[in-house]
Amino acid sequence: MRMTFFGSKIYILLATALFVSSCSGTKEPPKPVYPIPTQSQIEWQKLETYAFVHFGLNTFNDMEWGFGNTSPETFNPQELDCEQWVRTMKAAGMKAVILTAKHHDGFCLWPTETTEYNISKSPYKNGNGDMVKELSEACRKYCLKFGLYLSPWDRNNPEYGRDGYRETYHGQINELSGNYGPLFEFWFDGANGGDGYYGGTNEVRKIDANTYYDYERARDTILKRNPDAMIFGGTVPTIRWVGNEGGWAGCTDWCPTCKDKFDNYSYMHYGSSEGTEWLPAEVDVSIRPGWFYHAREDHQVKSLARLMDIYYNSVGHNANLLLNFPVGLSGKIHPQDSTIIMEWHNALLGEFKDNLLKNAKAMADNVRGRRFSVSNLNDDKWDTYWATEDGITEGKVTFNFSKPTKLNRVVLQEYIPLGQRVSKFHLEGQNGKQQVEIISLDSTTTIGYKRIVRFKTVEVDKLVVCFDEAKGPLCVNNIEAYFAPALLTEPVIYRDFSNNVYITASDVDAAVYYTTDGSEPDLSSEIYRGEFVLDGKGIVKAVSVDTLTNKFSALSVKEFDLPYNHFAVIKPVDGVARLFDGNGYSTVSFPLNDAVICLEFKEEQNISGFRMLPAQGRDATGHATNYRFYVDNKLICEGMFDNIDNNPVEQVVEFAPVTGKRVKFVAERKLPKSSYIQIGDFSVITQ
Ligand code: FUL
Repeated sequence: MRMTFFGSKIYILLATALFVSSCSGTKEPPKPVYPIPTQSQIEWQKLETYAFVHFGLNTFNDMEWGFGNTSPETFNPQELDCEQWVRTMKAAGMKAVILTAKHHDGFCLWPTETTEYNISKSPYKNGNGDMVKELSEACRKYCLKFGLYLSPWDRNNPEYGRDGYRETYHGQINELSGNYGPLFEFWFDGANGGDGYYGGTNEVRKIDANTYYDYERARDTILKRNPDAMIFGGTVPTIRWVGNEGGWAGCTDWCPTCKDKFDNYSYMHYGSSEGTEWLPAEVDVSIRPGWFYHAREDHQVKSLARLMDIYYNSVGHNANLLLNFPVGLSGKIHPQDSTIIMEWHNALLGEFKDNLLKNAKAMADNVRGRRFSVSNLNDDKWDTYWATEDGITEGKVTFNFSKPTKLNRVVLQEYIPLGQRVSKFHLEGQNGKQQVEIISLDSTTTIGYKRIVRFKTVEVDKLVVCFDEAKGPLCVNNIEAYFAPALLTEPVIYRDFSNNVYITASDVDAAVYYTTDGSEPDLSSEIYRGEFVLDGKGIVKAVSVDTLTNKFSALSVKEFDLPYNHFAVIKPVDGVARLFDGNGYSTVSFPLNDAVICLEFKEEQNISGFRMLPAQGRDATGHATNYRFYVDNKLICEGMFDNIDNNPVEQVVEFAPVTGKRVKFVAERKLPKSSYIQIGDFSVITQ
C-alpha cells in the first residue's frame, strides 16, 4: 500500500512536471550557433556610439601625420578642458571616449618614462601636464568609459624597427594599461612603417607588423589590468575594423569572420556567415574630413543629414560607431562640431521617441515554448527572447495595431549570446484587406545585435516581420517600430556640366518644392521630380517639405552664372569639364606660372565679378592666394584671397559692371609649399 501510495505520488509529480514543461515553456534554449561573443564583447556592443579624440602635436602644426621631428615646445593648448569634451559627448548620448595617447609622430600625451618625446617637455602646465590622466578623470567624473589609441608606428623613435623600440612600445602599453584604467578599448592603428625622423636619420623603415610588435604580449598586458577591454587592430583583435573611414558598415554585417582572411576586404567589411571568430565591426569616422583639427575644414563639418546616415549605416547595420572630434588648438571641441552633434542627438531622440510596438499584440507562427514566447519581443528586457523550435529556421511575427498606424523605421535585435543567425528577412504590411509594400532603403539580410530598417512612411494596421533564412532556430530579443518625423534639412542644389540642375532632400518622406523666378517656394510651387535643365543664368530656391505635416525646412538658394555652353574656353585646354561642373571635388591642376582661365563669351556681356571654388578634397593643397582679373585684356581688379588655406570656401569677387567678351583670370600662389595651383570650379558673374 505504502509503496503504491508512494509510487502514485511520484507519478503525480512527474505528470505535473511534464504538464508544466509543455505549457509554461521550461524547454531548453536553442543550442548556440558558434562562434558566440564573450560577455565583454556583448557589453561593448551595447555601447553603440562613442567618441574618438585626435589631439597632439599634429593639432598645433596643422598636420595629419607628423614626421616625428616637430618640437614638443609647440604643444601648448591654452584652454584645454577635457571636461568640456566629456560633457559634450555625454550630452550627445555617447558612452565612452578613446584618446590618441600617441599618434604616428611618436609624441606621448602622458609623462612616460619610455621616451623624452612627451608632454612633460612641452610648455603645457610647465611640463607638469598629463592629458591621459585629465581625460580619464573627466570620464570617471561623468561616468563615461575610457579607451586609448597607441600608434604602433613611431616616426620619432630612433630604435623604430629594431628590438629597442619594441621594448619601448611594450613599456608604453604597460604604463597606459596600469595607470589610467579601467580601459574599455585599446586601439592599435594599422598604419605601420615608412619614412620618418627616427632620431634624425630621416629614413624609410619597414617592419612586418604581424611579427614585429608581439601583439600577444601586448594583449596579455592590457587584459591583465583591464579584463573587459576590447582590442582593435594588431594580430589578436577582439573587434574588427570595418575596412573604411567613410562611416559605413555593410547592410550584410556578420559578427563572425576569419581574421586570417582580412586580406580579402569582404571578410573585414561584411564579416562572414562561415566565420569562425566573433569579431564585431567598429565604424571609425571623423566629424570633419581630417582626424586632426585644421581651421581650413571649419566649413566642412559633416551635415546633420550626413551624420544621420552614418548612424543608420553603422549602429543600424550591427556595428558600433566611433565618431572622431578633432579637438582644436585651444583644447576645446569646436563650437560648430558640438552644435551639430547635439542636433544629431536630438534628431535621433526624436526619431526613436515612441515605440509603436510597445503595446501592440504580437503573434508568431512558431514558438519554442512559453519561456520563449513572442511577448518577449516587446517587453523591454534584453535577456528574454522569442525562439523557434529546433529545425525551424524561418518564421513570421505579426503585430496588430488597434488602428491604422504610420511607421517608417523598424528596429530588430537578435539574441547574440547564442550567436548570429538570420541571413535574410523582410517586412510586410497590411491595412484592412490591402497589402502595403514596405521597401527598405537598403537590402535586408543580416540582423545581429541591431538592425534598423528605414523605409518610406506606410500606414498599416498589421506589421509582419518575415525571417526568411537563418543558421539555426530564430532567437530574437527585440522588435520596435517608429514613425520618425521627416528630417527637414535644407535641400542641396547643384548644376552639372550638362546644365542639369539636381536638388536633393535628405529624407525620403520629404517633397522638394522649388522656384526659378526668384520667389520663395511654397506649396503651390513646382515639385521637384528629377533633374531639369537650366541653360542660362538663374536662381533656384528650394525647400524640403514634410508631406505629412507640411513642415518646411530652411530655404536653400543657389545662384547660377552663365553656363559653359555660353562661352568658348581658350585656356585651360584639358579638364574643362572639371572646372565647370558645379563640383569642387573634381579639380584642375595648373602649373604655378601658368594658372590661367581664359574664356570668350559668344556675345558681349556686362561682367560684374567671378566665383572661384578652391579644391574641396581632403587635404587639398595648392589653393590660389592671389588673382588678377581682365576683361578684353584690360586689368579690372587684382587682390588676395584672404585665409584661403585655412578656409577654402567659395571666393566671390564683385566689381562695377564692365562690358566685354573676353575674360582672363590669372591665379597665383604667393605662399610656399606647392608646385601647382588647384581649382575646383569657376564662373563669371554677368548682369
Ligand atoms: C588611420 C590613421 O593613419 C589616421 O591618422 C587616424 O588615426 C585613423 C583613426 O586611423 O589609419
